[in-house]
Amino acid sequence: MRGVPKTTNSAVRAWVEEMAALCQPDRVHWCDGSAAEKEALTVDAVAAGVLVKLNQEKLPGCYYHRSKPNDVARVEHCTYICTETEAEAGPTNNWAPPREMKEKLFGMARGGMKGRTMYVIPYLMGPPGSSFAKVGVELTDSLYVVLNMRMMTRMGLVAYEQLGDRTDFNRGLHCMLDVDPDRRYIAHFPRQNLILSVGSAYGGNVLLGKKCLALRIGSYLGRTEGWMAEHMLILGVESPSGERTYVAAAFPSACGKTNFAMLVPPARFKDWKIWTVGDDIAWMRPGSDGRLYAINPEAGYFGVAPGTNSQTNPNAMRTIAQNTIYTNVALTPDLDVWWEGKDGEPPREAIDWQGRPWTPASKEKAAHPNSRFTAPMTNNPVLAPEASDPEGVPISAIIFGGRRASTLPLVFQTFDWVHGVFVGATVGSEMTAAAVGGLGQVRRDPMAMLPFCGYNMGDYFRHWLQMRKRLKYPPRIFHVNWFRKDGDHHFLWPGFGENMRVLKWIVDRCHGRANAIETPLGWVPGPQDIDLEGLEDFTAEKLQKVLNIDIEEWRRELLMQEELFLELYAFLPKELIFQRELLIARL
Ligand code: GTP
Ligand code: SPV
Ligand code: MN
Repeated sequence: MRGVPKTTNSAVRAWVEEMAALCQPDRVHWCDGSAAEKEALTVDAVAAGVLVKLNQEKLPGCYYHRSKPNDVARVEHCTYICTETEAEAGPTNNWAPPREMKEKLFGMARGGMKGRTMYVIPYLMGPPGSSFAKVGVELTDSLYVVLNMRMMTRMGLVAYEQLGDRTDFNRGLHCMLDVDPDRRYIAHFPRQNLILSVGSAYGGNVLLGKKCLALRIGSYLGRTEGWMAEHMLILGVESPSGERTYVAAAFPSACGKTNFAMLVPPARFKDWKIWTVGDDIAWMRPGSDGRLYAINPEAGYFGVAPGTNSQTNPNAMRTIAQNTIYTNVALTPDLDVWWEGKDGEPPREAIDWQGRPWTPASKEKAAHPNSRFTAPMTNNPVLAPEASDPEGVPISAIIFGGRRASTLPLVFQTFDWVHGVFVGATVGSEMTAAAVGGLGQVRRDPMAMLPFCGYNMGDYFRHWLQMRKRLKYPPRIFHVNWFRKDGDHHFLWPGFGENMRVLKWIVDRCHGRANAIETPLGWVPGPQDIDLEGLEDFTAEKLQKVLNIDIEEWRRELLMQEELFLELYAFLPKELIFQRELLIARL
């Protein structure tokens, strides 16, 4: 049964027809994105064991999902950029010739949906009517994907409306197959605007609008079309006088974007307000007034559960109190959810993320470290109304950051755009559970885009440098590190809401009203320039420690940066090589 197409767009119909003939599903379901459809598909998902209905008194509209234990994070080693030449993909991406990879993956997909339903998911990335917005059509045999895409994107007929009879939509095919890590591929064909994903059913591997379209294909399109697709949150800072300043920040996966985007200022800043525009992805381009404008192409949050509680991120806790899908957290006997770092005592007993009995005495974690929640952005009590503005918001500051136990000070401002691009390009961060492998190791993650740049990283840096020429008012560029530790492995900086103190300095720097001291790294706040009032137990001495620049540590850092420069050497813009020499000279 091929179902009744929900669009007259013949290119969409032909693509669905072609893929249905290949995958041979028993049924084709054309999604319309309606509430009735969501309800019906949720019932199906519960019946199929894909979702567990949670305690509706405690968590209205919430469901629980457990993925296969071998399928709990992004898989960078199985992720490919399939460009005509290997140089186009560059040394930091896995590459395969497009024809070869298509043959292989279409081969794997052949008959892969027998006995199953193929869902046709039309989706819009970006506000309806926005000239930034892009349309995708994802074909999948996963109900979990459908229900997640419905929250993460503007899914349904609105996408067909935006598309009209154009043919330039992103084609995405997702087949779970037998969810075998040895037969798992996430392949991108930027030239064809095509994504093929097989053998996984988890998060960034399969919600194709997110990392695959909005970042990998998006970054490629951005370079050809003159805009930027970045792994950045977007937030608005509202001052007591009502002035709004917008900031975009790139931190690597599981390094604090969602938390920063939903920040609740501490009592000292009670008349300040933070508004979330986006928590993971920014599409940015020059506006006619010479400023850089950004939209959030997404419509929901796929956020890290562990560590989320009413102290660290109260707005997230409110966001996920209803109409949320929880993935790979622990399940309690009363059908509530739990994870490490949630409020209150651990439950006396629970079922862990692998479906096994768990008690507080268990050695293993109850929730997977990369367990996640999916919630619509409209649940967020501090959602910026501008999140639906087709024009986006003007960005005053870009912040880079990493998870670094040493070396990187709490904050510094770069000297100018080119220096800022160098600092972004050399971001290092400890690897997290968001991707399989390498946990805790420091690696270079340029602009937090290492796993997401859909073309040669050297050309990506060049694109960043080029963008400056098109901006009359380029954003100021900063670097932050919330994760510096003392000798006892304790975080030096309290983080979370207290990050407002750093954000305030950044905003004031943008408006030319805060002081700074020049250092070899850039401009750093002096001892009086970060407002510490009301921050108990945090002495001036601690501030000095967290802001410290240790020349010995920086010698080692330079050597670590060198690794990336050597890997990319043939492709690096000379401006960045010069920036490195300047830094060495200053140190
Ligand atoms: P992705 O969704 O993977 O792109 O991650 P993200 O950058 O949105 O990270 P998120 O905000 O979900 O934070 C990841 C982890 O870092 C969570 O466990 C947070 O509790 C923790 N975290 C976030 N901000 C801070 C902070 O300021 N200090 C400390 N110590 N931990 C933080
Ligand atoms: C990330 O890993 O950066 C995420 C989660 O935001 S995923 O959607 O799985 O990529
Ligand atoms: Mn992310």
